[in-house]
Amino acid sequence: MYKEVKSCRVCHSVKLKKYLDLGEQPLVNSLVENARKYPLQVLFCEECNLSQLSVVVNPELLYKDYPYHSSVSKTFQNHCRGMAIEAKSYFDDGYDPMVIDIASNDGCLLEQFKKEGYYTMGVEPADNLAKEANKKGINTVNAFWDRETATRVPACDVITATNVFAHVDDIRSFLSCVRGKLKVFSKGMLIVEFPYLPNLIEGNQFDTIYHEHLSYFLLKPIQILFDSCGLNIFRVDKTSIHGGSIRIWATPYSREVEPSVQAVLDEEEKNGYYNLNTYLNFSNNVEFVKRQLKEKLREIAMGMETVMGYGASAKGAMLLNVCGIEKHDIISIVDETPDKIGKVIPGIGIPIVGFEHFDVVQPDYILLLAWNFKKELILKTVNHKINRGQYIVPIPKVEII
Ligand code: JHZ
Ligand code: ZN
Repeated sequence: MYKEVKSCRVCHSVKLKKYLDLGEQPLVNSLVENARKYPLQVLFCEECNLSQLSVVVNPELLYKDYPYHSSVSKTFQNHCRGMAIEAKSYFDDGYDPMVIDIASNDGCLLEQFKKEGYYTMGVEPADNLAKEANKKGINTVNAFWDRETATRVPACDVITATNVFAHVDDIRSFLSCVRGKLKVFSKGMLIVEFPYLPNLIEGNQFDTIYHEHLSYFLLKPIQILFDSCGLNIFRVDKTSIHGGSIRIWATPYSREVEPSVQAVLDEEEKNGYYNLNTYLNFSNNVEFVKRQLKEKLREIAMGMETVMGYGASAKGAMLLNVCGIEKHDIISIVDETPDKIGKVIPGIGIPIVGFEHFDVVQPDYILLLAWNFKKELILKTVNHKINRGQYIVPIPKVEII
């Protein structure tokens, strides 16, 4: 079911130091009340400074049937459109590049690339998502990205991997398969994007730590890894998506390196991210939010007021579990993903319901569990006149807005 991590995924060092222990927690997408629990601890590599989980859960268990649909968020769709436009600017006018998206989910990113004139192909391990994407006309291979899958897709100009790199155990093999598929003599590039560790630490985003996220990246270990895999990082962007992410642009060919690369490395060093001490305080912040959220919910219950959640996100499931929230604390959680409605929060059993339940319950408080889409969620409830109550934002500290 899972294996223990004995050496660093990037540099193979055994100098791994634990800095966070979140106890035993369920898999965030196992949407049943009595979900099995697994240890959840974060280790820091003293050599390359990669933060990583102490265990790797079997990916078949995590990803063969996946309820998360990236298309549900308009904000994310716009974000993908921006990426398509920026990447296209590296190619000659009139040339339509071929893009392969790894872990293409329901085709959200590729739909945007298609609009910009790219030829597209998705690779997605979840049977339900691959089927849905193909139905929408986004050609998708239903498989994990590995050597065998790489033989089944054409050579291409761009490979994108958004919110998947942190999920991969054998990242070297992942990258070597990528490298082999970028067209020879093309301006081919890999674009990888994932939540950025300094944002996690500064924003107290402990709820983004769960079994799917095996690595929590800084640029430094990424640079070490890419160098050793023959990929040159030529540009790095910070983006606000998912609470703060980083986008890495890399190519197997030589290309002028933009100043953004060194600037991010310098900033990481200056802010202490290469030092274990920076991470050791983190568990105190987690304890603080745990206490605050429990207290706030108790106070609301004492005043005979009601709370519903909005966004049965992976991080929401983890937040509720880590904070020890119980079934009776929250009436239900609204989510607009059809695959989630009718299910429950893993390990707790709070029901996941459709948007219309806001009207039925008319809660006094809405707990924003997808705080990264705060604006979009608030706007929707305001537009539907479900704003008679107040919103609870759980992190970096519990706030009522
Ligand atoms: P959201 C995801 O995690 C998935 P999650 C993944 N594990 C990953 O790595 C990270 O992102 C980075 C719902 N919603 O996107 C949809 C509405 O119902 O914050 C989602 O269930 N209506 C691969 O799950 C949830 O909220 C809306 O209008 O933590 C949001 O989940 C919107 C905007 C969202 O990611
Ligand atoms: Zn290391």
